[in-house]
Amino acid sequence: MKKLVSLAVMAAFMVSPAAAEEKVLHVYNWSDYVAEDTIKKFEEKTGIKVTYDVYDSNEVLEAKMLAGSSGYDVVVPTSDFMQRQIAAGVYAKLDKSKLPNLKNMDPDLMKAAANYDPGNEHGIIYMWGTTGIGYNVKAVAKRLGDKAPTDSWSLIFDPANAAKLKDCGISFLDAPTEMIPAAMNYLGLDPRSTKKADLEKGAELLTKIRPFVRYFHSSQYISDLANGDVCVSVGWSGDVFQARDRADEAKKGVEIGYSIPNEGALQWFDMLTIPADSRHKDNAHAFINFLMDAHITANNTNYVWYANANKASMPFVEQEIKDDPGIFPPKEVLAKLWGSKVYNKKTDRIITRLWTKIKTGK
Ligand code: N2P
Repeated sequence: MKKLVSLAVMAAFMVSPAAAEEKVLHVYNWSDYVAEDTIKKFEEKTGIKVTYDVYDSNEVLEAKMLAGSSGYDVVVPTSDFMQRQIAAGVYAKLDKSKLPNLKNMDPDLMKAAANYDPGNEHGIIYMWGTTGIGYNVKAVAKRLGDKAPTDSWSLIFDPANAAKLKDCGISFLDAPTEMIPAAMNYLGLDPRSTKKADLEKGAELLTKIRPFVRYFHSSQYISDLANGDVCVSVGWSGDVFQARDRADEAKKGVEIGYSIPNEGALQWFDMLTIPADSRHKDNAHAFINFLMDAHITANNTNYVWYANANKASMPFVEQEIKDDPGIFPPKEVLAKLWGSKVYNKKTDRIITRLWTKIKTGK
């Protein structure tokens, strides 16, 4: 009898940590960023119940992460934000032995992401994209003619053009670390400059355009572009393509285009990470590994129109998406893109202050 009891005790101790973990997972991801069936497929495969919340701003995610005890097990910061959050101790190191699908990832893109996280120790690329211009082809042509500069930031950063587009609606992303550098770049300044004077010049231009901007928001523009409620949005590549897709389906004659302006644009990487205080790290690894499955990745890209960094998924990505220069830009366009700058506290404060001024128009 004694022996039996001790065997039972031993068995209890031998339960692996994975089995000991509650079968739940809390995910916090960008809105409009996953295929409709992905979460269901993961739940069915693993028996892990997923709570899936969304945001549309790195600043919102960062505030939650720095406050701690978010309750989330997987979150998706953009690489520049991730870097400074890693420095603040926000993320756990990944256990790569639990991520066999890492072999599917494109080594060159992972190397680019390693600039923000040496050795890719804390994050795996989920999707990547550019910050460019979404526009309503007909509404813009009506106001600026057939030669409207839709391939240039002058479409909205030249006040004369912006004024003519005011009535059909311009929207800006509520993303200061993307909008101010885009304005700096248009002015011929280094978009990655952290000089106060340069940031102020970018802000000055945006303030000049401010009277012609209907709103600052980072997800509303998808449906507004699709419905013809705004005609030009500074937006994220895949989101604009989703708007185009919705417009096509609605068959109301709204035609949406996306351009990576020829002056250049921001290229960003969104990273799958595990908060250090996650209580379901095994489940989190299982989820990240699942997302790196070639078919799952391809299915997500085919749905959200964002480029992924998963080489093995490419044969399953729709040809139309693979061939679209706005999603997978050709070499000469890639060469014109800049990478997100990691801002220190001081620069961050300057940007936040400038942004408040821009938005209030003062
Ligand atoms: C998805 C937006 C993700 C891009 N809606 C922002 N990095």
